[in-house]
Amino acid sequence: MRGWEDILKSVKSGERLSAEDALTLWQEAPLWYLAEAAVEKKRSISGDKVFYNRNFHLEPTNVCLFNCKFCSFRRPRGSAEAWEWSIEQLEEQVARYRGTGVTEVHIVGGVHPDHNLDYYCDLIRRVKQILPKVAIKAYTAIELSYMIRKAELSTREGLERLIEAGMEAIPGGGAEIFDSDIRLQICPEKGSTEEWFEVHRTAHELGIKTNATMLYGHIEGIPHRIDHLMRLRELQDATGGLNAFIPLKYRNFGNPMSEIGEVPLTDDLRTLAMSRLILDNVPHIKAYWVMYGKQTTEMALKFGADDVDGTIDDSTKIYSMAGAEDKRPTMSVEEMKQMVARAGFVAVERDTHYNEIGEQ
Ligand code: V47
Repeated sequence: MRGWEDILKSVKSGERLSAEDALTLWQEAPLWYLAEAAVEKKRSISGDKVFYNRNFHLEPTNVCLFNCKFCSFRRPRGSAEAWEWSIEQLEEQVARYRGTGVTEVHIVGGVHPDHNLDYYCDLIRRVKQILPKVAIKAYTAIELSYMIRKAELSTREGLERLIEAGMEAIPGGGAEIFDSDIRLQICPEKGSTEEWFEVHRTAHELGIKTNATMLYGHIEGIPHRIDHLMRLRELQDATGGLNAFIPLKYRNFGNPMSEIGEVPLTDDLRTLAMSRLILDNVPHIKAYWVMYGKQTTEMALKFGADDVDGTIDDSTKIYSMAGAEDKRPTMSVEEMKQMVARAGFVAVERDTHYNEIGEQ
């Protein structure tokens, strides 16, 4: 077995990490050495740049068929805290962004028992009618798999309908942890790992770029995280369709797994750096500021992340309900630029497809 110094040297010279070496590096290498290697890798891909976009989220409902144990967002139907916005209410929410310069709408919500593929396609069309220039990044693989199965279509046929309606990209949610034993314990009812991959692989075949997430810091071990990352690396080798990887730290407020607590900051930073090093074929590593909070996000930029997501404008509830510091998450473009500059990089506005947008 090689020592971490040897492994780090070979990673820095461009060698791909095996699962075994990744475990040694993850467990034994000093954090600062990992940071240095991860930033070196980040710089070889995106130089001095750190990307952000102007976006908002639409969360049509928090009613969900599945009862995932880590989720603080879901409410049973009929609960005082459940919401099911009508299409008209959602249109109103979207109309507020006319003339604001947003370039992306991220649509995600619970898997509502009454919603079907027509509803989801209609929602996309209505958003496009109001904001014709914004890109729609919509629905997790779990929502997609459910709506497409309900419509009795193949994954390809279902995705084709959504693409025709205006879907341009797919977010990374629903991946959680791919290991089936862990998945069974934290989200036994949820769509499977195979479904997640089927949706993403098919989307890539259809020319749609997607993101991938990993929910870490609960009952999984480091080997499960490495297995998760290796599966994504394999998918990317086959299709090249992943735009960004987003490690999501388990936040423990208000859900059935609360007693687990949260992992320390050093674990977040190590996970970011190791993700950058293992996923040598994925262009972007996103430090989702809403989940980490602004301070950790600034640090994350020194551990290989090159994207911080977007302005958000207080439009997502998933993380404020799970205990994130920012109860009304929003970040101005000026704040983005300052945060990125403090970390020693240059903030660059991007669109959903990572085309750079010049100063406006
Ligand atoms: O899949 C739910 C996670 C995800 C908790 O693709 C939790 O650009 C931590 O995927 N603690 C949805 N995480 C959000 C998501 C996402 C977010 C931002 C950008 C993108 C992108 C995707 O949120 C779920 C789940 O893994 N989640 N509850 C919790 N208590």
